[in-house]
Amino acid sequence: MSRLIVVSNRVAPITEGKSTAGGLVVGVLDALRETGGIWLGWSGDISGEPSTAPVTETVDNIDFCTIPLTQRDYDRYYRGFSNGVLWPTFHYRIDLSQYNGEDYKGYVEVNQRFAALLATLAQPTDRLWVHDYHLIPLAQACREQGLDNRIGFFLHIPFPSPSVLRTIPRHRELVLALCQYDLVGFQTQGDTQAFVDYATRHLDGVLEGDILQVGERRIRVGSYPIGIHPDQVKTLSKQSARSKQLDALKAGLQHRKLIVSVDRLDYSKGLVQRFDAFDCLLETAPQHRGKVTLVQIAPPSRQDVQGYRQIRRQLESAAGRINGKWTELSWTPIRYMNRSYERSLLMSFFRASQVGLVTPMRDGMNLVAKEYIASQPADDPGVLVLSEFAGAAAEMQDGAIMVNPFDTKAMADGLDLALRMPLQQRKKRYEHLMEVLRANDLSRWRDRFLGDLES
Ligand code: GDG
Repeated sequence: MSRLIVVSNRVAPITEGKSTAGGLVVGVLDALRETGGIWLGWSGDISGEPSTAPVTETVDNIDFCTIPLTQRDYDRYYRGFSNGVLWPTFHYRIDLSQYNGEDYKGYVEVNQRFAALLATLAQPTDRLWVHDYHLIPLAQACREQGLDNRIGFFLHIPFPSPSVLRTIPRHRELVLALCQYDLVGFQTQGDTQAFVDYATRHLDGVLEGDILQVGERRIRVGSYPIGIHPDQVKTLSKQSARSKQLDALKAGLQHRKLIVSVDRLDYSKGLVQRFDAFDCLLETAPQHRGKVTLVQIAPPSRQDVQGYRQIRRQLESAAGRINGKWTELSWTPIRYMNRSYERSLLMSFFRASQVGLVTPMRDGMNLVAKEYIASQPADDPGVLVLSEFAGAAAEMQDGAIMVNPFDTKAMADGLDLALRMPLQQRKKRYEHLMEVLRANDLSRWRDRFLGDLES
């Protein structure tokens, strides 16, 4: 099998620690460990001068190649266009999108720099696997460098409907750039359909089976829902069973029921709406007052982008307001932790809880939903309450309690149902979901994508 080169904005921290908080990192590192190869991306450092000489560190069978970015790159490519336009728009928050032509220019330039680097690293037979919205123009830039390799692209976040995508002034260029890949993969059928809709409506594209023809280009498109390794997650969830932190959490609960949520602090994750739903539960179902605690773990993320500072303030204010209203001398309803925890500890929190509350307003997949189920004890599993706007809903809707995060009362009712669910029903739902997770695990995601890229 030919060598694999993975390219993503950030490369995994070489030693795994509590900063490994991104879904992409968790997925890709596992995949690359099994095949070996090169992982190329930004080091996370800011340098004075643009650099095309990567620093390479080899760990086991992976070469981690990284370059720094300049402050100007960071402002335009990363903070400006990727996280100030693409992220909000692809998550349907066009109200937060802040387009600026200079940022777009910077975005394309950084992609060109990565392509120049790839031209020095790649052998003609290497397969390139490019990840996520930061790198949409990379294949085009590689073709301009004369690279003829197979190049696949996987989008970890949702692909918006054409009318939303068209709010980005350079939408046509972006989609034409995607057409320079050989394979473009999405998380769900819905995302794939949105891409095909754009191509057929605005670029005269024609779809035959899974091949999309746009002008001279013939590209393969499809959905490749990312999974987890359920058995590894289960093992992890038991590892911290005797940790001091878990003991401290349980001691604080004093046998109350536990609802757990874990998300990067991002406006797409529906955190404020979730707090409001918990407030509504306490309001409308008084039997839960004093009997249940919501633990929200939300590691900070992208704090230099304006929308993120705002969501942090809103969340702090919602937590303060709701706790102020309900807290008793021996009970604090919401425990909001604006920090990250070690992975096995997180999984042990999932295992110790009765409900996993995963309610993004939009999400490509949401790995937390899958990790929550995999962490549960088979003889007394907790219940997943899941937003219908998470990519994970497509696979998990029959076992989770599905809710619309725009409907506060419906979320509160979903929570109530979950908290009251009898053991037999919980087991049935859990067993079904575990089958789903095993049938479409992380290895299958990788094998299907790379198999289709190869063929
Ligand atoms: C993107 C897409 C898609 C969270 N807090 C801590 C921590 N985490 C871990 C979780 C999970 C991962 O980070 C988050 O993954 P998600 O899928 O929920 O979300 P994004 O970061 O937005 O990821 C998403 C994903 O890519 C994969 O394709 O599913 O839709 O947006 O694994 O457990 N890990 C540790 N400490 C924390 O405090 N160690």
